[in-house]
Amino acid sequence: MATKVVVDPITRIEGHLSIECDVDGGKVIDARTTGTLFRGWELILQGHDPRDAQDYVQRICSVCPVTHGAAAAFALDDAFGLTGQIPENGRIVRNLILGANLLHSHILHFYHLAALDYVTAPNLPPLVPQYAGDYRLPAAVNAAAVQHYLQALEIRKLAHTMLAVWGGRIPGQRGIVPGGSPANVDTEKIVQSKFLLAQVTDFIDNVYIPDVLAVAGAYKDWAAIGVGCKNLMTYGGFPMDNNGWNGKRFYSNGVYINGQAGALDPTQIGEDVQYSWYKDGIPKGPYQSVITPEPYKAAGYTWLKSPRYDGNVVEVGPLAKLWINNNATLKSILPGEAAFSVIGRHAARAVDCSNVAHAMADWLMQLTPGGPTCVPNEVPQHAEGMGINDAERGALGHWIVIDNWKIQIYNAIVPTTWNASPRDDNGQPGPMEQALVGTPVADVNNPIELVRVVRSFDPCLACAIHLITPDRKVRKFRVY
Ligand code: NFE
Repeated sequence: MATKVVVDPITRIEGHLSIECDVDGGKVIDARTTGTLFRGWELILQGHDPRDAQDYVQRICSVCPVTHGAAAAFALDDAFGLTGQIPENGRIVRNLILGANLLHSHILHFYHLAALDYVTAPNLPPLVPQYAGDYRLPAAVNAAAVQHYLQALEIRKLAHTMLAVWGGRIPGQRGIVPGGSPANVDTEKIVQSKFLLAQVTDFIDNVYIPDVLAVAGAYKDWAAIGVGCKNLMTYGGFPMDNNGWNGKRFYSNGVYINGQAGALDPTQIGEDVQYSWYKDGIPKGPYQSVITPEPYKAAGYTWLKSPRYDGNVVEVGPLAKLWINNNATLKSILPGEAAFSVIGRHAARAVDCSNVAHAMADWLMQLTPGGPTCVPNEVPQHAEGMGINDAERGALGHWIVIDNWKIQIYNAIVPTTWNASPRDDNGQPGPMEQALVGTPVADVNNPIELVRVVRSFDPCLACAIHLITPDRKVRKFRVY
């Protein structure tokens, strides 16, 4: 008979994800993911001035406020008819701000949210508590990795300092607005950024990548665990021209379904709610979806909706982005289909981090000191807009409907909503639920294997569900 294993919460920070797995014969045979907080930001935004959006949505999450702000600004660019008008400096400054947060976020994930599932640490805060496990790194490599955990805190600070050079502050940066960026471009900022970026890049190439390769070498079997649905989607990232979501990007957008690469068609995106704590019968399309919470719905088991692409379950994230962009480094580290795995997700994130760091050095040199960064704009009486771009954890889209100069409908479909989604209207489990099935569990009382699979996705439930009401009971727990 199967044993039910519940890990709640399974995320180290980033909101509260709970999983429930049926384990039989030492393996997971079924899994369910539950987002335990209600998301309400879209309802709060209704009736607001549309220009509030890029500020408000940054409060969705303090790990990726920048990408939410950017998705809102891209949606407002679209709604305000500004596509094609963003000055080059504005486009580049936006990319630098997005890039700086990506560097911070990937380093955060590997060292501070995931590494202690592979690296055994001294019995000292903040390194404990830790799961008992098959920690396999050679002693010297393990000891160095513990040092790198601490060094990574400093490096993240440098990445955020670089972000603040252009965005004024973080979290809640002010450097990405509809029409471009309000930041002035001058040589002092460029030089300061180059100095900071060089230190961050050195850490990525000489510490982060080697540490990920050491983990990949010691945990080879994990390149065949947590495989998942093998359908992927990316919105791409970092606009290289002025043509909106379908223009040239540093990473192209696209899909990979049933082994076939294809072009992205955003009209194929829809959301199901049969197993979510929302009233049934809402329209599936992102421009129409307005939720009504139904916390006691019998079929429901999560606050996350179930986004699907043309009815397909798709995984999003750095693995999807690099795979669809045919990244040679990822494919050389993990040949064949080994990238569809726990190790594949960590490796893709590290390669992504290095790619973006090196590209940022070029982008800094493409700025024109003193040049324009923003175009003036006005709120239209009626309009719709879509802003899609990969956030650190994958495909992030914001959709806005403006009526009488105010927000009528707002909808954010975020990476973790895709990855940690529940079953859809056709009963298909979400990507993380599928990745958990087949995972070996040596000890149901110490399910470190489940933790490794889930954390490889870098789930962020703050992004996926956003809000808790103060009168709701909050449980006290200890995460390790
Ligand atoms: Ni809260 Fe986020 C990212 C977004 S993940 S971290 O990256 O969007 O769902």
